[in-house]
Amino acid sequence: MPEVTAADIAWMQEALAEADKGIYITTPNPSVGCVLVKEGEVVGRGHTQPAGQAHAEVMALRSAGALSVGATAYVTLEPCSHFGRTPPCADALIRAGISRLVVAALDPNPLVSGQGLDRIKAAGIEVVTGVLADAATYQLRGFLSRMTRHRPWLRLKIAASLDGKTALANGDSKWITGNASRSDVQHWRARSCAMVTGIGTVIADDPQLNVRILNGEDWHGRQPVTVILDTDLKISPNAKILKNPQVVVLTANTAQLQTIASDHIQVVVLPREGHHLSMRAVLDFLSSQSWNEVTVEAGAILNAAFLDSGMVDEIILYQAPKLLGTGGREMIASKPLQNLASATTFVVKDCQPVGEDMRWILHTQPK
Ligand code: AOF
Ligand code: ZN
Repeated sequence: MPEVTAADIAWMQEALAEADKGIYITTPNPSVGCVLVKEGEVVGRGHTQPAGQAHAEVMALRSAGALSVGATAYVTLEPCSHFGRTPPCADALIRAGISRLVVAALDPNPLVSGQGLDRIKAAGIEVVTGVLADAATYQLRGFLSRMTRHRPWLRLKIAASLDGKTALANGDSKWITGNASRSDVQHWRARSCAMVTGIGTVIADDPQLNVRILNGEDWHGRQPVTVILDTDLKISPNAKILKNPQVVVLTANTAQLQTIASDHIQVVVLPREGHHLSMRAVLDFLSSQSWNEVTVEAGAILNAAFLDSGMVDEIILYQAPKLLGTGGREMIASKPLQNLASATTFVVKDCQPVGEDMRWILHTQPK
């Protein structure tokens, strides 16, 4: 067994930090990081570019030039072995003369899936895998979900008060959480392939659900696709959300599709189940797109419907230290329970202050 050293772990940490730089731009490709190290020094680094452009390894090899000969390559995902939109990274690493490859996670893409490593081993290069695999798997959770579960990683974002309310009884909700939380939300939107909401939220709040300011700067990059669940097609043609660059309206009403038709608005008709859209059909639609991470910012009913569907992987809850009082809007309209044993329980992945609020990252139990 090839040995893993403390230095390997530290360099892989650097590769993960490199991958972090691409999380807003690479989708549907995973954001991968690569660091090339020779005699204890970084000689090249890179991260995945937007789809169709260079992968992480190619960026790192370009920055290293001739110094890549004899270097160790630290890569957060198994190098690809296929001709996709770009040629195989495995071949580029071999040609560049690296002497050792350290990988965090394997690539489950059937076009790669072990073949990248096989190619590199066949060239006589030492290969070590599984270094910081858990961290890489978490960082790549959207892409890995799409590849292995054939559905996106689904996140609910909720902003609520200490007593779990998202608005006063009279509907006032601007603003419960502080500035710091609201700018933190932009980060989750920016890394999402799509943002989902319901017609109730569109009518109540007229939100945009787009990315405006990221890390303190105006954002001019990729916007997530906006998805609106609007069973009866009640949306006003003047709703701000319809101005987003790519909008999908999911509806069961076929009568008035033309009222919002436009080049950037796609209307998809799905079956109805009672008063709402069939959640199965909604989930199938979300899974049919090449989306890695999808974030839901909606009201209590839709939040509960997504949770009941069993597809929610993560809840990001911003909680303000305020009481909004009885009668306020609930954050999740889940069904009443008969006993505590049947309560839905989450795993606390992280909990930290964001400005004056608290941000919880909760994961659903593995199913
Ligand atoms: C790597 N390094 O940085 C990334 C990889 O269509 P292409 O050519 O861009 O290939 C996309 C596939 O390559 C993607 O589905 C995934 O399997 C892998 N991504 N591989 O060696 C990278 N982003
Ligand atoms: Zn590649």
